[in-house]
Order: sequence, then C-alpha cells, then structure tokens
Amino acid sequence: MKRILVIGAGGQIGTELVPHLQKVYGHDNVIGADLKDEAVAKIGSYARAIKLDALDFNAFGQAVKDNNIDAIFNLVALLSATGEKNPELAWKINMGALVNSLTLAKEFKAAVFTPSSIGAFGVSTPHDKTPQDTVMRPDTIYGVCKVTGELLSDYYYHRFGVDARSVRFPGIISNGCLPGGGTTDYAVEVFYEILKTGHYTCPIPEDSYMDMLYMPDALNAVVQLMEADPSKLKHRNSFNITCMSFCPRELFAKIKERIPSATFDYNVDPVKAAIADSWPNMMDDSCAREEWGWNPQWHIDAMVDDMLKAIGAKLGK
Ligand code: AKB
Repeated sequence: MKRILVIGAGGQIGTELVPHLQKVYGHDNVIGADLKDEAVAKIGSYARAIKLDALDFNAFGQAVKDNNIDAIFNLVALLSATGEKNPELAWKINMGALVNSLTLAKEFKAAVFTPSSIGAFGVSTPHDKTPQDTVMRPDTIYGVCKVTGELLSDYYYHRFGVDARSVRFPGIISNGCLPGGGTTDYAVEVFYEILKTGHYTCPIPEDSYMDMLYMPDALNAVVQLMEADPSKLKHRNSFNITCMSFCPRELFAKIKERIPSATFDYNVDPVKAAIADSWPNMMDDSCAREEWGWNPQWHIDAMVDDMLKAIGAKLGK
C-alpha cells in the first residue's frame, strides 16, 4: 500500500486527484499539501492536509519523513501563459519543486509523478501525429521547465534508480476547480460563461487545434502509469497521452448544438495565440497505449454533455 504526498494539491488537477487516489489507495494514505491557507482548508475537508512550501527543502523533507511517504505526486507549477509574465519566477517554482521532489525521492526511496505537458513541444516539432520521440525546442519558459524536468527525471531514474514516471498532459477539461494561467483554459472557461451569461469571448484563434483530455481520463492515466509493470516501460519521462483534438470553433459548435442561444466571439490574446500555435495539433499516443495500456474513454460529445450537466448543477441552472 502506498503512502502518497500530493504537492500543489489545491489546483485544478490536485482537487480531483487527491479524492481519486484516496479511493484507490485508501483515505488515510493520501496527504494533500499546498502553500495557500485557503487551499489547505479546502483539502482538509476531504483529506489530510498540510501547509507546505515545496521550495523549502527541509520542510518538504520533514513532511516526507514524518508521514512515511513512498510516492510524491508533484503538481506544483505556474502554467504557460502566467509563466510568460514572469519567466524567472516560473523557473524558480517549477524547477524548484521538481528538484526537491527528485532529491527527496532519492533519499527516501519514493516514486515520483510530475506531469509534463504538450507545452514541452514547440514550433519546430511536427504538429500532426506528434511522435513520442521528436524535436523538443519549446518557445515558453513553461515548456523549457517541462523538457528540463523530463530529462532530469529520466536522469534520476537511470543514475539513482528513482522510480520517476510522467505523462505529457494536453489541456485538461474539468468541472471541479478552475484552471488558472494556462493556454488551454478557454476550453473550461467557456462552459461557465455560457451557463452564466450565454456569451463567451475567446482568447484563442477559432481554428487553433490543441489536444485535450477530460479529467476522468487524466486521473486514470496517473494511476495506470504509476501502477504499470516497470519491465514494460521503454519510456518514462514522459508519455504522450491524448483523447481529443479540437479548435474553439468546433467546441463552440458542440455547445451551440445543445444551447442554441449561446453566442461566441473572439478577442485573441497574442501571447496565448502564439503559444497555442506552437503546440501540437494532435499527438501520437501509441507508446502509452502499447507500454501501459492507455485507453481513454471521454470524447468530445460525452465530455460536453457531462460538463454542461455538472457545471449547470453547480451554478443552479
Ligand atoms: C497550459 O495551457 O499551460 C496547460 C498545459 C497544456 O500544460 N493547461
């Protein structure tokens, strides 16, 4: 039985990953840590929660030691668009949390999961059927951190035997906690805005394709990869995974089929547009399928139905 510490647990992924891990590994075997008091209070309503600055190596180490942690799930990150506003801070936070996770994993013989992202790719990467192993020259500080993180995690595996595994997450669509500061956020924001006001102004060009994943598939991916037979893994950091690829125009058409009164327009953010344009249109995830059985279930129609239902209920619509 694993004893898991999730750092950065108060964000979009952590809010749903902690309860998911509790179901799989037992309620008391999962601890959620976050820097912010409000996040710690929120996590504390469904799991053991600790306030932790993942950049404070000693405090992080003490938490790992005191709780007999044998798996660290590192979700600490400034996302792509926010990262461009303060690249030095993004490097400090994104790399600081990862370096501390890997160093402590080496010391305490723990496994590490740190998501990478489609952000690890750049303009010079093939955009269609983006291969697992290909050109990785990202154009954002977020992407630079992701590629560095992938290399460092593989280094810790080969050099010190740290069981580090990872996936390259596409945009994740969910209805728990809002994402913040990402380029793919529009695909979540639109549901709230349409249900609240009937209108959405999109910052991404209408024909910009990006990979997307619905949260239930993302949660399954994390557990499935961390439970995979290590002898079957030819790759570790990180696996391409995806389920759908669409552009804003296509997503909005799906919403309009269900809510005919919904209206959309565009006010393109040049920073986000350039980032979206540099990322894959659709990744090839066949290595994940072959090496650990990745088999996502949620395609666009089912996702849109579920998002409208869940967010509608949340907003009392
Ligand atoms: C972002 O848009 O920055 C993230 C990501 C795809 O990694 N959602």
